[in-house]
Amino acid sequence: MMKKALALSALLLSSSVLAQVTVDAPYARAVPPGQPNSAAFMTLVNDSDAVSVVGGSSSASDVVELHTHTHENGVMRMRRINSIDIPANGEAVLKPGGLHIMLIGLKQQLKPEQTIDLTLEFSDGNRQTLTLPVKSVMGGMKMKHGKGQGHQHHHEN
Ligand SMILES: [Cu+2]
Repeated sequence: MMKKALALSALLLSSSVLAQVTVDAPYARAVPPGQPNSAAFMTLVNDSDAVSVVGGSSSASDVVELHTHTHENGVMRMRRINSIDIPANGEAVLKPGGLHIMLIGLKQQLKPEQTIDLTLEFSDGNRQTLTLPVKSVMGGMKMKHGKGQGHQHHHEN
């Protein structure tokens, strides 16, 4: 009787420590030839206790780093960070101009319609390997419209 109860609680415990992170709408930014770096964006949704992304790897680049943007004297700079925290039952939004996963030393040009792999490492030891579509992202902060609209690409999925 006692043993059964113990076995059951061990089972419940082991399932509750599994990271419950769902990755929503991940993508990597398309870059022109010769561009050495790119970035990946996504929303990380956490259905459980707080957890962090602490690292990553991809076959598309030599190095994967976690980055954020900070404003320094009106200039926006990227900064490497050690972890991206996902609050308990919350989410972390990675988007252009904010948190992102930097792909450094691209091994190939990233073109729209391609996919790349990205493995995320979490603070609880879990890993998740994702397949990311490559998408054109309108240049960073500037969302300019107007003259010269002749060169636009749309990649709706
Ligand atoms: Cu960066």
